[in-house]
Amino acid sequence: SAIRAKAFRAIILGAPASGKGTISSRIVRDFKMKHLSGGDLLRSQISAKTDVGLLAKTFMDKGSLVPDDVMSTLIINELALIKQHSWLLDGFPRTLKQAEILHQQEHADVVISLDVPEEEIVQRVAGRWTHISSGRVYNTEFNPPKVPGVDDVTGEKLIQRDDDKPEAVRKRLQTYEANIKPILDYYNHHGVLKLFEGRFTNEIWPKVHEFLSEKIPPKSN
Ligand code: G5P
Ligand code: MG
Repeated sequence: SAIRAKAFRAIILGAPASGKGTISSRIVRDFKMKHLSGGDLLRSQISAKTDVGLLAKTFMDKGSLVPDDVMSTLIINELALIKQHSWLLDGFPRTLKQAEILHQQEHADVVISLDVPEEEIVQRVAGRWTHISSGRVYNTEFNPPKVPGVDDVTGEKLIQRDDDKPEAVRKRLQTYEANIKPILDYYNHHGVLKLFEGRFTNEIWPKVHEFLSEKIPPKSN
């Protein structure tokens, strides 16, 4: 069968707020994979006030990409720590250069690309609340926390991201549109690209689940 025992490498790509984080959390709930989000990694560097974090913040707050060399080093180092596991890389690569750097180290088995209409995205961001240390996301309409402004698991405060302000969101969408085509062409050429279209996560998720079930065994519990 197509089910494999070796470590499995998946990438999930999509515009800002297309649901990468939400779908990733469902994937790691149902499949034995480690989730690595480039954005979450940067936000934890910012919280810890590392040099990389301080540098990254100046780009992120404007809705611009963190430079390829900084970002790639960060991701490659993190992936080295989970080498023996199956993993799911969320929001990396964001440029063709990053895709090429990654390819020197690791070959993706599948690249899941989320295609969600832009007007839906703009609406979502306004209602997003984030728990910074875990990366858990909520939405005041779609999946509200049990207590407004408070993380369900830790009871800690939720925040609205600085780059979720309308101007930064517009910039993030433009940056995505300007960079995504060559990345998708690259993975399509390697025969690993799979597109998922839909307006809502609940519409896309069953298709992603079915697709992955044919590639890796679901968790038994
Ligand atoms: P991030 O952190 O990767 P983005 O902009 O790519 O940021 P983001 O915003 O994290 O992506 P997402 O993970 O795709 O979005 O989406 P999500 O958080 O799951 O869902 C968004 C919201 O919609 C949530 O509130 C969720 O609850 C809600 N939602 C989900 N599904 C539905 C639905 O069906 N209906 C409704 N109504 N709501 C729903 O990157 C941030 C910055 O870091 C830097 C860049 O500066 C970037 O801008 N960065 C990089 N820089 C260079 N290279 C890289 N590789 C970089 N990676 C990050
Ligand atoms: Mg995310």
